[in-house]
Amino acid sequence: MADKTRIVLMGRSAAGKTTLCQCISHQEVRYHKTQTVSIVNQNMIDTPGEYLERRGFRGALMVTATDADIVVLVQEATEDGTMFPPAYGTMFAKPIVGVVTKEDLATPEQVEKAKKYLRMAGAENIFVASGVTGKGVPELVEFLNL
Ligand SMILES: Nc1nc2c(ncn2[C@@H]2O[C@H](COP(=O)(O)OP(=O)(O)O)[C@@H](O)[C@H]2O)c(=O)[nH]1
Ligand SMILES: [Mg+2]
Repeated sequence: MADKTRIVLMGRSAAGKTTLCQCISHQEVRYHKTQTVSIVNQNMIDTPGEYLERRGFRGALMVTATDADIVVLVQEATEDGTMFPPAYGTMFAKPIVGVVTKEDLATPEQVEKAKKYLRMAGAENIFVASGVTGKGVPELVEFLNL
């Protein structure tokens, strides 16, 4: 366990962070709103969307990220716009991976737009996934060495 990569997931509320964590860890997917930081499967730090959405909480994400090896920015394909400011991820000074979620609900154009937002936010590697169908998740797990 100790040599597993530890990731921290960041993204707006309902972006699909918790569903993705549960899909990765094969936990039962059931809806609950994440109110606080939670550790899933000992190596995934799931954060509440409020930490990104509310200005006063952004320092909390910074502190949370210190425990992680890799920052995972989660962008839902169906969102019109993004919560990530340009170069947002670079302030963590860690490798940044982008994940486009809700691939199953999106058009190819929406997926491309979400990828663009993640690239602008500083993601070096981008994966397209669905936490519901599981598409793209094995590739992500392999890349992250989870
Ligand atoms: N169709 C679909 N729905 C998803 C996906 N990921 C999350 N959802 C749904 O989106 C809502 C918010 O997901 P959740 O994981 O709680 O988002 P979080 O706030 O980022 O943790 C829930 O109703 C999920 O079932 C996905 O890949 N595909
Ligand atoms: Mg959540």
